[in-house]
Amino acid sequence: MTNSLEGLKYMKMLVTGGAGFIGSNFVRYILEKYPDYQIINLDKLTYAGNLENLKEIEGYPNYKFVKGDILNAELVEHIAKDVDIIVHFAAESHVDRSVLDPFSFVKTNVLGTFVLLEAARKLGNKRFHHISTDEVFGALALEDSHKAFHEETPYDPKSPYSSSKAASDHLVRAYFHTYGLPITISNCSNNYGAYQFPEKVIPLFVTNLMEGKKVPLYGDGKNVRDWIHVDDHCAAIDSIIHQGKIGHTYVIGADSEKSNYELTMAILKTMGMSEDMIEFVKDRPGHDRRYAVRSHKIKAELGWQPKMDFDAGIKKTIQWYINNEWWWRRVKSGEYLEYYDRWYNR
Ligand code: NAD
Ligand code: TDX
Repeated sequence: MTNSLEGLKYMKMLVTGGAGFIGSNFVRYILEKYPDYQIINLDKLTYAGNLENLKEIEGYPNYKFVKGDILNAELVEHIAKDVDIIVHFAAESHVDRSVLDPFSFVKTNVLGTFVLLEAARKLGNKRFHHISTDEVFGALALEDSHKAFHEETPYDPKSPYSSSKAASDHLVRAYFHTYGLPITISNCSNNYGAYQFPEKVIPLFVTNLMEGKKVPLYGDGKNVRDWIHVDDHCAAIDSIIHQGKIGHTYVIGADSEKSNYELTMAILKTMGMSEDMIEFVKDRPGHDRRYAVRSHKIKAELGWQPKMDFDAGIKKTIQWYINNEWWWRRVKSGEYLEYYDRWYNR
């Protein structure tokens, strides 16, 4: 099946979850690169959704925000009627929260994806791009440093979050095989950058340090994550939407593995602080030891390459949080503080 969007000069997209971290960076990226494209952003505005992430594009005539739940089939069908593609970011995305409240992950990530797929099918098989995670592949051992996830790695999710994402990936593939829905899937590694909610490790640690608080490192600090700057993830999705092969999966990463201890030391060094600011705390239950991805396929087939080197990216990101204290102070309050209390008293 060919990618019907290849070579299109104009596109109308339905972006779900466009008020979250990656979604808002993606909406900004697309409207800057393709000023003629139209975007409808459907977002429920959960604790993680924030219209301040998109303040500068609010008045654009080719951008429309719709507040709503992806589980609302009637609404989804109505707004997806004349789009060329659905780009699906909306999800419950924080692993720790999935330990406390798994049901909301099943609802949004599994049932929500199902509702969108049904709408895409009923509306004449709309093009569908599904944003997923490398966490669906499970965990690698620290000793197996030569191993990494790739497109053929069997699924082996371990947390309620990653299981719900794995289930949604399977549904998306089933719609391709069963109904011929023109889908693509991307499984990306850990993102960082501007507008990331400060429950995730990098913005949590940077903002804690700005508040004079210590940083809570889980377990022995040796768990490894493979970091990619959010702009590189957006560029990868752009290339898949425009040139990806229908029915295919693309794994995305920037070959930047760091243990959480190394990551923390890089943040502390950039912020001119000492190791004394680390507090080792109780581990996350079922904490995946290591993630690493090899994105040979997207590089070879679509010519995508990550551009942001980790040292430059982390400095840029820290500077963003320093310059945008108003943004994170507003989100690091209310519901967030209640959640944090529940997490630490679990
Ligand atoms: P996020 O939590 O920052 O944003 C999620 C957005 O989805 C929010 O704006 C929220 O309001 C919206 N949303 C949640 N439930 C909804 C519902 N039922 N209906 C409509 N909108 C809803 O998440 P993120 O970090 O930007 O992640 C976006 C996507 O990328 C997710 O699918 C996630 O699994 C995937 N992903 C994230 C990473 C990462 O490192 N953050 C890595 C790989 C893949
Ligand atoms: O306070 C903390 N202390 C700590 O040591 C937090 C919040 C995290 N950590 C560790 C746990 C992980 O090993 O840091 C690492 C990164 O944690 P998170 O930022 O919570 O990300 P992770 O669990 O790896 O999942 C992220 O990447 C893949 C995103 O949240 C997912 O949405 C994405 O799919």
